[in-house]
Formats: sequence, structure tokens, C-alpha cells
Amino acid sequence: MRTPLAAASAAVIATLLLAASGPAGAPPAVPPKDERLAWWRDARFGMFIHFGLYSTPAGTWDGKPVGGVGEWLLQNARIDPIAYEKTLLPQFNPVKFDAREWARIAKDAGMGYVVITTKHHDGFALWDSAASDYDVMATPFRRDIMRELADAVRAEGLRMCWYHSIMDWHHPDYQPRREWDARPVDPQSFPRYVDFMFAQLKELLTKYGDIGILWFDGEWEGTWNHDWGKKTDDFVRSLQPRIIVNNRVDSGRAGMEGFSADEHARGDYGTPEQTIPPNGMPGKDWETCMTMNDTWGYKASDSNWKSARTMIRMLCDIASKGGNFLLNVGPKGDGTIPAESVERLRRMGEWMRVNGEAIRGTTASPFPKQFPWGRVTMRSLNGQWQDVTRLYLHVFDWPADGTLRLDGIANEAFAPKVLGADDRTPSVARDGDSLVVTGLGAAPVDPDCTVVSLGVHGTPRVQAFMVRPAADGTVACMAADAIVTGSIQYEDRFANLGWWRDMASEARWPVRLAGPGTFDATIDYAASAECGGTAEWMVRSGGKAVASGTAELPGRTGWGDFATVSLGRVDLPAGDCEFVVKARRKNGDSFVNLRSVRMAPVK
Ligand code: H79
Repeated sequence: MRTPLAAASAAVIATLLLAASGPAGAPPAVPPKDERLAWWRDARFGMFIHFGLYSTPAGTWDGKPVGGVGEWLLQNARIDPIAYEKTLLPQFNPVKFDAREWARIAKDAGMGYVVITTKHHDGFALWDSAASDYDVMATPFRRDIMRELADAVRAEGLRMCWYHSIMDWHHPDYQPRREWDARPVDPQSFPRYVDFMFAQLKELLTKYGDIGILWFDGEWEGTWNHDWGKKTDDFVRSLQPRIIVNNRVDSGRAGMEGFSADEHARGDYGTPEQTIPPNGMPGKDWETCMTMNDTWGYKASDSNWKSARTMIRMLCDIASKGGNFLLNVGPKGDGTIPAESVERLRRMGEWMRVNGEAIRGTTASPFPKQFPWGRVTMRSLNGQWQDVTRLYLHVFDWPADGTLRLDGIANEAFAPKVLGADDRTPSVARDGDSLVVTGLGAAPVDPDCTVVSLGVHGTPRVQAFMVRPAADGTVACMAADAIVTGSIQYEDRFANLGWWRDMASEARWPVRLAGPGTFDATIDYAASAECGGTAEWMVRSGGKAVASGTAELPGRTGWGDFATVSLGRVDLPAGDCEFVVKARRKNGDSFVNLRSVRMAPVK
């Protein structure tokens, strides 16, 4: 609800604030990033909540279904912002809203923080805003939802965090306007909009206690730029020096992958949306935000729910890559979280109660590659009295023989455990450069993911990735594991090596065998009709070729038309070697798309 004070401009507010902050006039210093982000890196798992005027129509307008995500209703149905306000304000009455229930659901799921839409793109404020009449006090509900939630979230020991949209489809001074918005435009209005946004941010950052994160969004329209980003970032931090600010405060986020290309861009962390970076982002902080179905704001027609198993494994995957998981719920117009979401979070919480130590306070896997059976996280316990690391093996595909191999680690290991099964007594032993954990039991404790933990002395000392024989002796050289030179690039589309245009290019795989072996080698490749050619392979050991051969790879019907062709017999030496593939001749511009080379042992 608007009050006269709201007229003060952001500049005035900032000046008042600086004056209030100390004799020197300097704002309180912002603590170092490691200190500010410690709680967030530790939590690893948070709840995103999208709640607003759009939650009531739930993906419909004028009784008709509207395509796209629920919270984009105004844009997707091209609704006049004033008609949207007039229609939805009187309908917003979430009588079953229970802040303590929401907070309990997040807590029981094992989450450490809650990020809620204080204002989404539609501009509606879910708190009692002095700067605007387009807020929750203008609805029949007339309760400050942000205040109730902040109190409840903190009572559960979680951090309250604010999502805030820079883009505002409703405010008369925001630009660019929606094309169908007929209100007159003042070309000079944008700075006034920023004043308004600062006034609202000031309320959110001075009247609701300590806020964990300010999670900006809607920064991609041309009016927002690096200068606005800097001003906003400084303003937020002047009000709450310890706060974490996501990278959407600034412009320059590169697509849904969520990272800023410019190292000078403001913001503490990257924000991949609906995607998990395939190899993490070493050295960077990031948080994948994701929906449980296909919408952020509630949409009654969306029943495309991810399973609890999928989301548990995503949490493990994200933690193993050093990121956070911000998982969304979209409460209904009546204020309740959909039962489908509650049920899935309950299952995730059940898993977290047994396995939370493998997520919370852990860091990324030390290994250069993911293991085929699952994921790895670790916790360093190096301190004054001990120098050990606990490794957590998140097993998705339980080994029928109860044995797991960790290849390429030099540390000695101790005290293996199966989390949630104190009665199991596994053991760990060394086999060459591998650790082998045996006696894990024939069945997983939890089929969604069972965690095996292992102590190792010191910091993990792991080796570069080597291809090793599988249990049946097959040596599988996959495109994703190749070391490539020249023009070759890995392509996600068919999990292949492509762009093989430069004849000097080669793909090679380091291979480690316990003893020598003879194999029948095959190559899995595709090519357009005019491409293909002659492949040349060799085995290099100690810097020189110890075996070689050639194979014809004729053109096929296209770059996705894969076939398996024999490369012939291959002798591999004991110990380390490299398997190398080159093009001896190419029929067209490009050689082939190579998916894998497989070597089956000759009995
Ligand atoms: O609040 C939820 C969505 O409503 C909001 N963000 C999540 C957390 C969202 N808004 N837009 N989108 C999601 C998708 C928008 C993508 C695009 Fe773009 C905007 C495509 C082009 C402009 C992002 C920014 C990708 C490139 C620039």
C-alpha cells in the first residue's frame, strides 16, 4: 500500500543511508565472498517459490487455456496490464496459505534456504509495499505474505531469500512496454522506474531482517545494462553487506546456461536455468534452478512431473559438479503447494535424512570423470587433529556383485560404510591404482540412490582419466573421453566426435591394462553420402607406434546414420598405451562422425 514516503528517489535514499552508516559516511564493508557464500555453498539445496496473481487463473484467461509457463500469463495471452490488475487483484485470496506449512515442507525436504518471488515480471508485490498500490494489501487477502514467510522460514532454521524481477510489465515507467500496452510512453521514464525499484528493494532489505540472497531476474531487455547492474548491486550491498546477489543483477548472462562471459560482471554466482552444466563450472559458484513439471507459476493443466528419483539423482549430479539445486514449487491460488510437489519433496527429504551428509557441506568430485555407476562428492576434514577426506559414492546402478571400483586414486582408504545400513560391513582394498570396495550387499539400500562413504588419508590424489577394461574385458573408447587435436570437436547431438575436417586431426584415448591382450576392434561412425574415407589407427606406447592398421569407412546416408565396422585385430601391451585414430583419406569436406571404438577381447 502506497504511503507519501514512497516519493523519495533512490538517490535520496542512498544518500540518507550513507549518512546513517557511520561518521566517515562509508557503508559497512562487504565481507569477502568466501565468508558470505559459506552458508549457501554448505546448504547445496534450496526451495524456489513462484507465487503471485497468476497462481489464481492457473494458466487460463477468459476461461481458455493459455500456452507457456503459468507466471508468463500476461505476456502469453497478451493481456493489457491494467485489465490483468483489475481482474486478478480481487481474485487473489489464498485463504489456505500457511507460512509455517511451506517452511516445514522445505525443512523436511532437507533444504537450507527458500527463495520466493517478491515481485515477478507482472509487477505485483507480495508484501505490504509503501511504494505501490499494486500489492497484496490491495487484494481481499490483505496479509503481508513476505513477513509471515520470513518469520516461518527462520523459525525452521532456514535462510529467507528474495527473488525480484527487474523487468516489470505493469509499471508505467518500465520500458520496453509490451506491444499491446496502449498507455502513453515517456521515452525518459526508465530512470524513474529504477528509482521505484530501489524504493521497493529498500523495503525488502530493511523491514524483513537478514536476507540470504537477492535473486534478480528479467535483466535481459535492452534497457538494462552493466551500469544499472553496478548501481543496483552496490545499493543492495549497502543495505545488507553480507547478502549474496546472483549474476542476473547485471546484463550479459549468456543464454540459459546462465553464466556471464564478462569477468567484470556483477553477481556472486551463475544461474543455469532448467539445465545442469555437463562438466560443472570449475572455480565458479553456480546454482541450477529447475521446475518439477514444466511451469514455475502454478498451472492446473501441467501434469508433466519429474519423478522423485530423477530429482534425487539431479541433486547428487549437481553436488558432484560443485553446484546448488534450487528446486521450484508453484503454490495454487488457494495458497497450498500442489500435492504432487509435496509428495516428491517428502521422498527427497526421506532420502536426505539418511544421505544428507553426502550433499550438505560437500564439494565437487575430485575425479576427472564421472563413474558409470553414479556420482561422487567429498568432504574435507583436514584440520589440526586429522588430515582426511570423506568420499561419498552416490550409486545409481547398484552392482549385483556388491563391488565398486574407484580407478585412478593413489590414497589409502579406510572405514567404508553404506549409509542407512549399519549392519553391512564392506571392506576396501587396493588393486594397482584402484580402490576396490567389496561386500556392499546384493541390493541397494535405496533404489533411487544408495550412498557408500569412504575415508581417505589426506587430499585425494587422482590421475588423469584412462580407459580401462570393463568387467567382461571390453575396452570401450567413447567419443566423450577422447583427447582430440586439430579441428575435431565433441558434439552432444549424437555423443560423437565431429568437425573432422583437418587431416592432421587425431583422436586418442589413454588406455591402461593389467596385462597384454588381443582384441577385435570395431568403430561406430556415421557420415554423409559424399564423405567418409579411410581410417588409420595405431597403438602408441612409450612414444612410438607398436601396432597399426587401416579400415574403409564408406559414406552413409547422413551424419546421424551410424554403423559398426571392423578395424581388425589389435594387440595392446600391458600397462599404459594410447589408441589413436586418424584420417588417412577423406572423401569429402569432412571425414566421419565417430561415436566410439570398442575392443572386445579375443578368447
Ligand atoms: O521466473 C522463472 C521464469 O519466469 C523466468 N526465470 C525463471 C526463474 C524466465 N523468464 N524467461 N525465461 C525464464 C526464459 C527466457 C529466455 C529468454 Fe533469454 C529471454 C530468451 C531470450 C531472452 C535468457 C536471457 C536467455 C537469453 C537471454
